[in-house]
Amino acid sequence: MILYEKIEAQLPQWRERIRALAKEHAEVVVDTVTIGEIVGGMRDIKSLYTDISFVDPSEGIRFRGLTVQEALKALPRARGNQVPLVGGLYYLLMVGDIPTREQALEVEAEWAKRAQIPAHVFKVLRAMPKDAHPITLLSQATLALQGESVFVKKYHEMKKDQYWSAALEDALALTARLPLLAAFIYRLKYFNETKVPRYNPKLDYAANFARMMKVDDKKGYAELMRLFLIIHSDHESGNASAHTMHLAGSTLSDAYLGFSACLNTLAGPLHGLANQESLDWLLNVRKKFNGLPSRDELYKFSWDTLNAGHVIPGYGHGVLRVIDPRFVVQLEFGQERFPDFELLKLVEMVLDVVPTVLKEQGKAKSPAPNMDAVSGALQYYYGMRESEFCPLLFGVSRALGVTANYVWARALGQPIERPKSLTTKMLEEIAAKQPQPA
Ligand code: CMX
Repeated sequence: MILYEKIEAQLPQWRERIRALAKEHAEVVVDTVTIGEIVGGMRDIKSLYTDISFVDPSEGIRFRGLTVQEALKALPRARGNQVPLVGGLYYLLMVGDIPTREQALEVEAEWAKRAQIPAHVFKVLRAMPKDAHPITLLSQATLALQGESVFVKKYHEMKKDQYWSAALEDALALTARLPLLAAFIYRLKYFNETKVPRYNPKLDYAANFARMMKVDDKKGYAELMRLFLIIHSDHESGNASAHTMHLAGSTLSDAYLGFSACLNTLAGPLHGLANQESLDWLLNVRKKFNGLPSRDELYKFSWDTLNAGHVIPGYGHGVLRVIDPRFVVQLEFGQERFPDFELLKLVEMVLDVVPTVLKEQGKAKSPAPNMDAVSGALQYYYGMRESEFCPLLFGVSRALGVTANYVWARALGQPIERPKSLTTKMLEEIAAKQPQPA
């Protein structure tokens, strides 16, 4: 299988690099840790490594060294499409090189082989309360799939250096099933339907998803989903959802358990729920002003949000200090295809007003938009109008990045994580020993 062969060929070299770091350079100091970083949510503490992606605060994400724009340009696409194949992105994340179109299609074919869901998973979903959040349902369905884990079945037969191959099988099977699960949840929750079309091996991953969802694919929803799935896939290892899967995997918990934990972390309003909150915020503006507001009205609405003690969703970032390139490519996607769409016009107005408001407030380190400030509006255009489904879509995409990291973490034998905690008194004592500023 293509990913297996390509990863296996690289392993001796990678393992040697990690061995040398662990044995020959173990005492080298990378950075110091401040009390501000410890009490500030471990922000910026350099304590993880991954080669799959890297976020530069002044530039944004690089997937295996490629910026979002470079990746979108370089990755292969199916005939007639403008946006690349998701299978090519998965190859890039897993292998580290840009695939040919044939290699990307081989990954797509591996997904098609594995895209079936055992009947009990649908039963579990049908038994869940009607008002359960879509991301809760996806997390639940992922847990219900855990009995399928090849890693669990083979655990006692494998040596440590073989873990990654079982992890890869689970990663492929899990990611293959997510479009089916997501579309089933959509149909069940919003249309009371209990069936989902079968995965069609002649179509790519995103086209399958578009066909399974009940939205207007004639307008090009599959193209939007290719873009959405690619750009949300990975954002280095320290973000909350990726780190959660990494942590779970470090205990040798399998990919299903780890991804469910990842989704549960993504579900918070400061993280993956922000695309839901952002779409709701835009819809509230539109409702309140019966269409597009004036600039002054939007300015006041934004201040009212802040004065009520809320954040403005889709703005600010834990690491980025510039406009998120994932925002830019989504905005351009909309501007090229439906420039007159009212919600998109509102997104543009918000881009003009909210950074000014946040700068005036003076709290957010970055007043610029992140990807969540526009993604819901694009979904809305194609008929995916249920804002609470947006975080689930983020989850389907994030699976690509976190499973690639999970496979490589096992391949490199990354150990169980165990950072050290101190007591408040200990921190106070450390602070008291430092010279006080004049
Ligand atoms: N609206 C209002 N206030 C904001 C803000 C925003 N969009 N972004 C940051 N701030 C505030 C913070 O709440 C914080 O206030 P306090 O000092 O009162 O606690 C202050 O500015 C400093 O925050 P920061 O260091 O700039 O940002 P953090 O690293 O603490 O948090 C983030 C980053 C994303 C959680 C924050 O910017 C935010 O809440 N944004 C809105 C929600 C959002 O869009 N989240 C999605 C981010 C993308 C993702 O990870 O999925």
